[in-house]
Amino acid sequence: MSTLLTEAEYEALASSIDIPSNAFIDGKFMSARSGETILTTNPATSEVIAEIAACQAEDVDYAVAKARKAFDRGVWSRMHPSGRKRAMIQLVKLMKRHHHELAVLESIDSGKPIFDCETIDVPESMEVIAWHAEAIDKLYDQVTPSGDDALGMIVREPFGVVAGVLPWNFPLMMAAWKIGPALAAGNSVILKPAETTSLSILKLVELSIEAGIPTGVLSVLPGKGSIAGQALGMHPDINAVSFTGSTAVGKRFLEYSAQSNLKRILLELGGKNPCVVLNDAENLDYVAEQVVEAVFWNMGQNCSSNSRLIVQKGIKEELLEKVIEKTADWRTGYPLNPANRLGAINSKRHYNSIMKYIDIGKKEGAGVVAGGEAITVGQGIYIEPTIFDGVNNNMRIAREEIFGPVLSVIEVESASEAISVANDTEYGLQASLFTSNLKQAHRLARELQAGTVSVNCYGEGDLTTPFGGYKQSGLFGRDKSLIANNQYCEVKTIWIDLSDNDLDVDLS
Ligand code: TAP
Repeated sequence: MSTLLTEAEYEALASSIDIPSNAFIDGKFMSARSGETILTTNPATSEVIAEIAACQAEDVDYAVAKARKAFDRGVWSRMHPSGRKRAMIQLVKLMKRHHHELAVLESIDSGKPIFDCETIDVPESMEVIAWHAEAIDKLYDQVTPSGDDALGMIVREPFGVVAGVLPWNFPLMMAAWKIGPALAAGNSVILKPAETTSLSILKLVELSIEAGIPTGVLSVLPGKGSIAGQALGMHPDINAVSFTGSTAVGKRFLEYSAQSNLKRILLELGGKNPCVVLNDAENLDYVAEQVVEAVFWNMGQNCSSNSRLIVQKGIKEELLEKVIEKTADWRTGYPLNPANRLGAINSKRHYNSIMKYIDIGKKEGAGVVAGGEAITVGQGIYIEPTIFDGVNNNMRIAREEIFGPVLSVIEVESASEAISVANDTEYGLQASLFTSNLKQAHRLARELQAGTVSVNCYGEGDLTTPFGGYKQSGLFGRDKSLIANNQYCEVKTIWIDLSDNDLDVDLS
């Protein structure tokens, strides 16, 4: 774990840090060709911290041409696997050297607590890149069982040029989840960060050149989704887009693909994830801690946030009391204070959307038993962790992804009702289940319709486990694990005739 600095030290770093603001193409920082910029503010203070290049279609064309050239020259795609591995490991070493800087950039840009940036976002981003780098020279292709007269080989080849279109909730980590496997497979990669969170990603790619990743292989195009994002989606020379974001925008990428070149589309989308707690769950103090982390971590701006607590009647009151008590331990406040566990909401627009849902919940008749209001900390935008009791699964607060610190508590009679309520959603990203009955745990884990089911904990697995969604939480996309590596490759069959054509064939 990284050593935490003091608030004053983080403040000093934030005010002295060199803030990257230009696009990064072909190994160089450059402004958008149009000269247009977007203002980026620190949501914890509402101060403008940078004017970021707002890339347009012409910047996309330029970056794709450079990425294609690098790919075709083979400077990365055909580099010896051990060379790609070395460069990516070197990138991780440089990230380690700059980890306070990366953490501060991430915090001031997104509103995330520095505690999380230092202990989760930056270290996990390094680990995922290192994990995929280490895998590069340990993956074998296959020879088919096709007999003596033919040699059948199944080989994996990088797609070519891959675009990663990213959300703002885990900027660096989502970038790492994409570039780890996509670069390991030999692709050239172009990232489009969310328009509010480009800084840590720009810092990361600056380090990539020093690490030995050749120019043109890794680029970043900051800009608006409706302009730069759409231009990437529609580009005829991009082979694949790996997208993490909302279900609505994910569907657009399928349209872009259909309207352009049938580029491969990998989608990691939203969630309305259930946390199911049954009467026989052990140690309700521990369960309450997990429930609170599952919903409020990252201010609930988390695709796997367990925003629905589906709890059996026998333990509901006792558990809810403990959840309310534990929520008070998650102090909300200025993100650069390492004692705070919750920071600011990412943008004013998103803050308004969360406050609107809190209002909807009140009007729908659910009862606020914790929070329910905005918090004043200087000029920043903060919302109290909010718990609604008496929710039924048809209410909008139980069906729509709020993506903020809002928990809906739904009481059920039985385990079977819990599972049917848990599955009654258009999403299927993650589900948590608490029970002490082993047989029931196995059976219900199978019945829950989600890409990841964690039992007796809240979790997304680790680097070795794929992460992605069922139903409208995703399509083809799985981040992490070797499955992620495979999905940045085309599969080719090579079939070689080995039969002896000189043999006389006696047809008599
Ligand atoms: P979105 O609004 O969908 O934005 C995601 C990215 O798409 C941003 O870079 C955005 O650019 C871009 N974009 C927006 N409109 C576009 C368009 N018309 N064409 C092309 N690109 C466009 O999501 P968000 O608000 O950043 O992130 C929150 C969502 O991500 C939630 O639903 C959350 O559940 C999901 N998420 C899922 C996962 C996984 S692993 N499943 C992980 C994290 C987050 P702008 O910033 O300029 O709008």
